[in-house]
Formats: sequence, structure tokens, C-alpha cells
Amino acid sequence: MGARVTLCSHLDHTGSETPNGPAVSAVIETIAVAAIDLAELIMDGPLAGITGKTDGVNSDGDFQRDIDLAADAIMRAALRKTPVAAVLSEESELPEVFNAEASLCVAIDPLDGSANLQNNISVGTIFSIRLRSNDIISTFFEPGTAQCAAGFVVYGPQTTLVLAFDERVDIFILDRRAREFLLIARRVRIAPDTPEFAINASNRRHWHGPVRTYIDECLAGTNGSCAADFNMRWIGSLVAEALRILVRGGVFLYPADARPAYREGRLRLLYEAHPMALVMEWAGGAATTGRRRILELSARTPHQRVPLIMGSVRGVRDVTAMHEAVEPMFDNSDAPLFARRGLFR
Ligand code: FBP
Repeated sequence: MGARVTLCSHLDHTGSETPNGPAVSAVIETIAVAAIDLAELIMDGPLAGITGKTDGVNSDGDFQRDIDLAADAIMRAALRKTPVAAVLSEESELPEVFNAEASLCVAIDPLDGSANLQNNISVGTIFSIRLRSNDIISTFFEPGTAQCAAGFVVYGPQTTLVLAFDERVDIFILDRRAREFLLIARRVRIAPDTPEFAINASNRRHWHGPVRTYIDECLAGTNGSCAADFNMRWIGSLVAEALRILVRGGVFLYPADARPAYREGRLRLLYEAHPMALVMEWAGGAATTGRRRILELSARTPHQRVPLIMGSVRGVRDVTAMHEAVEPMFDNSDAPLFARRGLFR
């Protein structure tokens, strides 16, 4: 890549057509600066007193580690200085109103996948930005199409910022010495047809028929309906899986399954699935529940969960075809009884 383009200079030239573009840029820049502090804390880990131990549970019943609380405090303190009316964080039960006159609302998972940190595996921050409606809190209950920007940071061997803004997706890497993000990939496009899937296969016995059939077809390789030998990846860290899809394609599935706590999936709509879906679609990929486009869904509760299938258009289309071949009432049935073969061609 030619000239060195910083996130700040990129934002100066992007989003001029977006309503409240300068305010959105200010929020993005603030999240990025806070992410630099968080990256340093994560890098130091135990050296900075981070034990990784659970300190309790959040309102949704997830274990909260000291690093989750530290990440939440860093992001919240940063966002207070921006034109943000309210913030919904994974770590608190309800949205918090910051500045009732401000024009934007932010949903954020300050540190996704914190359980991975003890093994030095990538974790991330995921964010979603919306223009506020008259009633501040109802902003969060509008469909994902209401997002004006979204993105995520991956704290891994490099600190990477993926930004969906102005209907395009760009990738930045942190220059640690200069403490600024530099553009490394513009207008990223997801490969439409990569034979690679990511799913937590230990849950196979709980999956519904369409998901089980799709994965069985992938595993059948050139002998199956997909007619391709598939590779498998599972990092167990949403941000790392999403970045991999942007870089080399493939499909990621975290479906609903038969376990009582997973009837609506595992991942959260407002600060995981919605922002990821915006990133995927603006990079030419797709994101669905298997039956519905994620961006058309509205949350009923702040921490609502949702099945998430995202990535290359061909993979997402094939999973969707498997669902369409089965009445929703039979989702919970064994695949061989209900799936039709030869759907992919
Ligand atoms: P948290 O929201 O609890 O941090 O977990 C989210 C997550 O780690 C995702 O990043 C990842 O895709 C998923 O959970 C992994 O789930 P599993 O425990 O089934 O591997």
C-alpha cells in the first residue's frame, strides 16, 4: 500500500454523506483510542494485575472476569466524552443514558471472548453505532439496518480494527510506537465461495436438522452436495473468526440448538450479530439466522440472543437452502428424515 493513511485522516475523508458523519467519526475515533489502552492492558495481563478470574456474573448470566470489567470501564469512560446519547454494554443490564441531547447511540461488547485470554488467544471489542430516535432507548430496538457504522477490534498478534462505515469495510492495524491505527486494506470484499466452515462441532448432537445436514454435506467433501473438499476452523472467538472470513472467506455458524439455554442461539443480537452482519454485508458477504436476514431483525430485549450464520455468500446461501427445505416446526428433528439432497446446485 502506498502512502501511510491513519484512521484519523481516513475519517476526515469518509462518511461525509452519512447523517451526522462528523459525530459518527468522533465516536469511532474515540473507540479506537480506547482500544489502544485496552490492547496494552491485555498485552500486560498478569503483569498489570489482571488475573482472568471470574468476579461474578453479568445480568445475562455470563461469567464476568476482571478484564471484562476493566474493558467496560475503559470504553464507557471514553464514550462519555463523545456525542453519545446512550450506551448499551454487554456488561450492564440496561442502556445507560449519557447525554440526552446527543445524536448517537452505541451498543458495545467491550471484550468479547475473554475466556480465551488465559490461553493467549485473540479477543475483541465489537461496536454498533446508530442515530438516536426521539425516544433514546427505543433506538436499540430498531432493526440492524438502522446502524450507520459498526466494527470490531481484534487483540491478537496484531491489534486490528475492522470498520464498516460509509457502506464500505476497511481494515487498520495499530502502529504501537505511534499509537495510531494505519489503513492496510481498503474496500475489503469477502470471497464469494470459499469451502471452509467454522462451528463448535462438540454441539453436534444438539443441532437442528438443517445445520446438521449442512455440516454433514461439508464433511462429505467432493462426495457431498457441496461438491468441494472443505477445511474446518474453530477459534471460539467471534472477532477472530470474522476477520478470517474477511481475509479468506468461508462461513461461520453459531446456530440455535436443542439445549434450553441455546434455543435462540448464543450470540447477542445488538452488540454481536448486528454489527457483524453490517460488516459482512458491506464487504459483499451475508448474515442470516438460517431463515431471516440478521439486519432485518429488531431486538425485543437488550441482551437478546440470536442464531448467527455469516460469511461468504455461497456458504450462507447453502445453509439457508437447507433451512428452506424444512418447515421451521421440524428444525429440531433429525436431519436425514427431513433434508432434501442436491439443494446446492
Ligand atoms: P462471551 O460473549 O461470553 O465473551 O463469549 C462469546 C464467544 O466467545 C464468541 O466470541 C465465540 O464465538 C463463542 O462465544 C464461543 O462459544 P463456545 O463456548 O461454544 O466455544
